[in-house]
Amino acid sequence: MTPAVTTPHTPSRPLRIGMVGYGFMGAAHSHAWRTAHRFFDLPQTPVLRTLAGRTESSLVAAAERYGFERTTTRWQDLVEDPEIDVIDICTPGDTHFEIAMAALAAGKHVLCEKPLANSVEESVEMAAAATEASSRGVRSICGFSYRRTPALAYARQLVAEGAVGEIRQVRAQYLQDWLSDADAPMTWRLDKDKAGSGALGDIGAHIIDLAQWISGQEITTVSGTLETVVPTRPAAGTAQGLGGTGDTSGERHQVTVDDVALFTARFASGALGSFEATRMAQGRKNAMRVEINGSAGSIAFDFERMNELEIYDATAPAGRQGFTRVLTTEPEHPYAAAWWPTGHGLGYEHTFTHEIADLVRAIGEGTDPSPSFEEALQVQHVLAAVEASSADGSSWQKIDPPSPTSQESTR
Ligand code: SOE
Repeated sequence: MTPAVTTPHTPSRPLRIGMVGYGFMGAAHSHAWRTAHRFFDLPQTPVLRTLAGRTESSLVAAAERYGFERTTTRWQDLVEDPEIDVIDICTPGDTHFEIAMAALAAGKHVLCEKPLANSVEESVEMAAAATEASSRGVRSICGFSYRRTPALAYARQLVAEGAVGEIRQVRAQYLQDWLSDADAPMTWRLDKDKAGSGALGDIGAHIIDLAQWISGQEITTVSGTLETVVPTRPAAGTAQGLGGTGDTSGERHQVTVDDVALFTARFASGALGSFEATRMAQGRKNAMRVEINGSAGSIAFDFERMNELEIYDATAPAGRQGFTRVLTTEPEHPYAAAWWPTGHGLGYEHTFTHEIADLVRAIGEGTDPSPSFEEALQVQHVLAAVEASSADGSSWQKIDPPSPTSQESTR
C-alpha cells in the first residue's frame, strides 16, 4: 500500500493570485482559480495567495473556505506584494477604477468583474492604462464570463460562418426575479454610488456585450427607458451574501437605481436590437436569452437551458424546417472536450473556469485576452447612452465613436 502523498505539492510555475472581494463573484472566481489547471493544460498553476476584504472575521472565514493562504484588510497590500502576479477584482463597481489602475501601474495582471466601472470617464482611463500596461507584458480582461458558455461561443462561430445569413434582428433579455418582493432588503446593488446603475449595468451589461460579440457588430445608437419599480426597501439585514450591513432598524432606504431597463438599438450594419434587463420578472431566475434572426435562419439561447442551442436553418427543404435543439456538449463545441462525455452538461461555474483558463493561457503566451478593457469600455458607452436616453424622453442617443483599437477587437 503506497502511502498518500504527504509532501506539500509545489505547483509548477505558480501564478500567484490576489483577490479583492469574497461575495458571490469571489466564490465563483475562487472556484475557477482552483479548478482551471486541473481540466485545461495551462502554462502556469494558479495559487490562491491573498484574499483582501474589509471585515476581518468574515474575510478569514472566506479565505479558509476558498483556500487562500493569507488575508489582508488593505487591498493595497496585493499591489505592493512582489509575490502577487494577478489581482482579481470581485468588488462593487465603485472600487474597480482605483484598484485596477494601481494594479496595472504595479505590473499586476488584472481580471476585473463587469461592468468595468461605474462611469465612462473611469472606463476610458482604465482602457488606456490597460493598453499601456500591455506594452509592458501586463494582461487584463473584463469578466463578461457568459462569452465562455459553450453554446454562446458556438453561436458566435455559427454567425461568423454565415449560418444565419445577414443579421436583421437581435433580441436579448436578461430576466431575474430576486428583487420582485418589495420587502427584499437593500443591498449595494441598489445604491447608485456603489453599483453605478441597477439591472442596466448589472445584467444589461452582459446582454450588450454578448449581442455585440456574437453578432460581430457594435451598437451605434440606442433609445431606452429605465424604471425603478420599488422606490424604497428595508434596511439590509444579514441579506444572504448580498452585502447586508446587519442594520435591522426597520426603516426603509431609498433605491437609487433602475429595477427594469428596456431599450432598442441599432447595430453598425443597420440591424435592429431589442433589449430587456430586469430583476422583477417573477419566476425567471437567470433567464439570459439571446436570439438572432437573419436572412438564412436564426439561433436562440436561454441560459436556464445553458447546454442547449436552438438553430433554425431557413435554407433547409421546406418540409424539414424547424428549430433544431443542439446539445453543446460534443468535443467539437468550445471548451466541452475538457469536461465530461457528451450529454452530461456544464454549469454556471464553468464559464468562470473557462474565462480564467483563457486568461492564464494568455499570460503564458504573452497575448492580450478578450474581452479587453477597450471592449468593456464600448459596453460602458452603451450603458451611458441608455441612461442619457431614458433621462431625455427615450430619445435616440448615438454611441460615442469607439476608439480605433476596439475596431480590431474580437467583434
Ligand atoms: C446579478 O444577480 C448577477 O449576480 C450578476 O451580477 C452576475 O454578473 C451574473 O453572472 C449573475 O447575476
